[in-house]
Amino acid sequence: MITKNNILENNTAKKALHQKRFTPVADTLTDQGIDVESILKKLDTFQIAIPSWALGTGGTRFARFPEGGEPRSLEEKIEDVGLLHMLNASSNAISLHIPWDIPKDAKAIKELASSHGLLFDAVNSNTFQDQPDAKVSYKFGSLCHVDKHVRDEAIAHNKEVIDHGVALGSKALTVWLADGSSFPGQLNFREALQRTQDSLQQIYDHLPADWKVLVEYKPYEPYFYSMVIPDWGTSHLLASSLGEKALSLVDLGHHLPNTNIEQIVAILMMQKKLGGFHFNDSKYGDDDLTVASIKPYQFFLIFNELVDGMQNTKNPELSWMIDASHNLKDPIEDLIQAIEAIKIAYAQALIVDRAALKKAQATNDVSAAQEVLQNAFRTDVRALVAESRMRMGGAYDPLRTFRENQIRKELIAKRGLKTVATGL
Ligand SMILES: [Mn+2]
Repeated sequence: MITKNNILENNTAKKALHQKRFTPVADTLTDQGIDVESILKKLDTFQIAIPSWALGTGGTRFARFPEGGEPRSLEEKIEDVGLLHMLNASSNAISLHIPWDIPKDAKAIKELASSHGLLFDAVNSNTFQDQPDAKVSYKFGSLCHVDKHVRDEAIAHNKEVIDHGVALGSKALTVWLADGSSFPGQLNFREALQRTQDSLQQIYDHLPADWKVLVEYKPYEPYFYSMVIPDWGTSHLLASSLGEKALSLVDLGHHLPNTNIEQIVAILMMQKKLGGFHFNDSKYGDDDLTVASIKPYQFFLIFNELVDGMQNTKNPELSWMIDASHNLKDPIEDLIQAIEAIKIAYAQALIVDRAALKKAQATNDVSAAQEVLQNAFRTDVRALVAESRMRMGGAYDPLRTFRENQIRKELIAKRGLKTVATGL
């Protein structure tokens, strides 16, 4: 298997080529009055968590076509994230889904993760499917359910997830509810939200002092008429009523087409209530496609608001996580592309001339405002991202390194062709 030394040797071989690409962009930015070193420093420390369910090939309602060599256990998922982090130096955390990935020996799992330089990000609860040994069914909802027994079961599950997270050193619980209705009249909207709020309060009261709960929203699916937490407004309302440790989580795919997500980001940060991000991209709905593969400009505009918010609001530090799954690509290749896309958008948002943008806004100079944003968006910052990655010990070109070293082939040889990772 590939080692850190292989990566460093390869980087040395690519040094001249890299300099040829890096110098012109660094010079151009310096000429524009941008401190390139400070941008690189921000890129160096930017880390994005990998969810434990993203290491297997995703599927659709119709079929799943596993890639082979998929991780068969939590230990192997950690190895995959470790490999990814070795390649890109930007994914130093794993986000666990319970019960798909219950650590049997938390101490051993924590040690294994730490040997790969990995931490545990937010833990995710699951009340969207019934487990084989379930005493109750979530068919008609969980925290919103009309039957108190079902709600109590869902609350107990979330508390258990927090306890698993505590044992691993995690600091947040992410709650996404598949609660809703598919037909008019099925659910009393007001009462369903009230029950959800009361249930969430009990979960909130179980949080350790230094923990957060991130409340995710989604307008439709799995139900098609209503969802109990359909939008950022409802998520914000719940997070506000729960208390300081509760924040909203934006999943890019959880919006209706053409929603102005960048504006949602700005408003939530203004309210100090944006807790985290789930990265993906979509054309039609919650397509879970690779970040920025469909709408890179919108993704840049979102990052522009994130950077502005991080610089000018008191919003707490954000949890960044990829939430995508693919049925066509090698999952590791897909994650490499996703991390790269995120860092590119972040770098572009960092080079936005904020003083010029402010001036354009203050004088209603619409054309100038557009120039400022598009100048940043049209700057090729890939060499900047590569420079930062290599400084942090990552590979010059992670995707190429993954392919040239035939890592998938090695994983198949080790784990088998027909392995299937736990998850959906
Ligand atoms: Mn999500």
